[in-house]
Amino acid sequence: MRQDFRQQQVIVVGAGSTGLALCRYFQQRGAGVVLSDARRQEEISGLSELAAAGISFDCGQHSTELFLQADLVVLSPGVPETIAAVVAARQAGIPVLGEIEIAWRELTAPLIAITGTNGKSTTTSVIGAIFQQWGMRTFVGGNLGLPLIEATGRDDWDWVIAELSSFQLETIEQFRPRYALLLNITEDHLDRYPDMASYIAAKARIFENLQPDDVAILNAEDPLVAQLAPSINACQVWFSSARLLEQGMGYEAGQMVWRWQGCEERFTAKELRLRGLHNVENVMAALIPALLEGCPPQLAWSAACAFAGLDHRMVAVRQLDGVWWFNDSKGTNVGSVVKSLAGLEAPVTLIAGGKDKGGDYAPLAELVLERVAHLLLIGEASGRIAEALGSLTDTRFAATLQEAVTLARQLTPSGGAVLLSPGCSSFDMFKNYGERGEIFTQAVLALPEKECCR
Ligand code: UMA
Ligand code: ADP
Repeated sequence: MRQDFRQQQVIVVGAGSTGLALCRYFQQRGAGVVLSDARRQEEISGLSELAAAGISFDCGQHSTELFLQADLVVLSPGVPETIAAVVAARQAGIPVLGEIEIAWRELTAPLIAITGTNGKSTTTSVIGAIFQQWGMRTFVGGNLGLPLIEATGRDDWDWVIAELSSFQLETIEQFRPRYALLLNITEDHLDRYPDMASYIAAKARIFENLQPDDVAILNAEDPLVAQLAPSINACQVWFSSARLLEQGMGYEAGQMVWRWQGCEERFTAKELRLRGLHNVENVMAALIPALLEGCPPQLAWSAACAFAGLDHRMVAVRQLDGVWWFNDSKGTNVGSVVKSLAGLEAPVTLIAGGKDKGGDYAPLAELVLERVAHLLLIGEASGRIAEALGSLTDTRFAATLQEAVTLARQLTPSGGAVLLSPGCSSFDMFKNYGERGEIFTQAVLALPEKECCR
């Protein structure tokens, strides 16, 4: 039901896609809105429309004085709860929530929430494709791109499918999805969290308000996920890419095997357009809500099979002089680079680096030793990556991504592969991972057909 914020003063923190959507949301529901951003007003685009709608700005700072006059403070995911104005507002008893909580309070359709360190966007998109193919009016968004608050623009959704990051889960309160998927947990975002335990605790909040008639979908092969299970107060449905399960979604000899209440369905993984065991895991998890909701298994499967994958995730850009070039710009943590490298044969030229997130690069050591002939490093994290992996293979530094592409062209022999899978976020050199992937793709497509200077 549409919420009423008349007479309320709301501070929206962060002027990215979430903050701008939140401003429109609160303004349409009668609130007085202030948009607060650490950047200066002239650095932010899209504000003139908001100004015309009567929204005011607190830019270049987060002014504690203003926050203390608010009835509600709503944070964008990229804004940590630890900034001084937010801490002061909380101490003064002013509610501090996130966009996900605000959206959830208004949405009436059942919600499927997906989190995990890796595979969220792929899984979310496959679930969306299945439900859409099944004829459901389905919203697909969240961390994936379209902020969840945008789902409140319509009230006739049959299903809402939301990818959630740990950042977004930090600021929920009553948020209660019907299905909560946790795909995996490996190191990430240690520039935001003091330690791994805090990152895991944020992810685990997806289960916080579940009731026994809700469903938690869990990866049986992930020890950190399994450790959370005893505290989850919901029906637990497991998936495993390593073995058959008595109940749930198992895997045997290239087939996903769904066993539930005495029935069995088998799906042959090689029919998928998505490649790699990690994508098998994503599809297994994605099928479960649809199967439990009574979607005909073959319909769900054909939608999953037709899904061609998302941009910037192991996209084969081009084959040139016998070398395949892959864009995996969304490989923004070590766990995802491991999966991408594992899918390629030696010799690989790996382009990595970017904004360091404080994690450990050592889990890559074995694969680097085995498959990476040349490691080309870019961005702020170059030094730390070189320290961890530089002694294992030929390691070089490039000032720009374009320079790394030129170097890769010179170094990679026919039969090899060049992989951009940075293991880091992009914000030191690019607007986001999408821009990084586009620049890589353009540079690769611009390489001349015949190598003349080898
Ligand atoms: N800002 C402040 N004060 C601060 C920090 C940031 O004012 O202390 C301001 C910045 O100046 C900027 C704004 O906050 O103007 C940016 O807010 P934001 O980072 O929340 O960006 P949005 O555009 O709203 O995008 C967010 C998600 N971004 C992050 O979580 C960092 C997007 O996920 C998401 O798609 C979008 O909401 C819609 O839900 C991106 C992401 O990188 C893809 N996510 C991380 C990941 O996938 O690893 C979690
Ligand atoms: P996310 O939204 O969680 O970042 P994506 O679906 O966008 O996940 O995939 C990003 C990268 O993570 C992919 O390029 C791939 O390398 C890796 N990846 C995808 N699924 C998995 C998985 N289930 N387990 C581990 N790594 C994965």
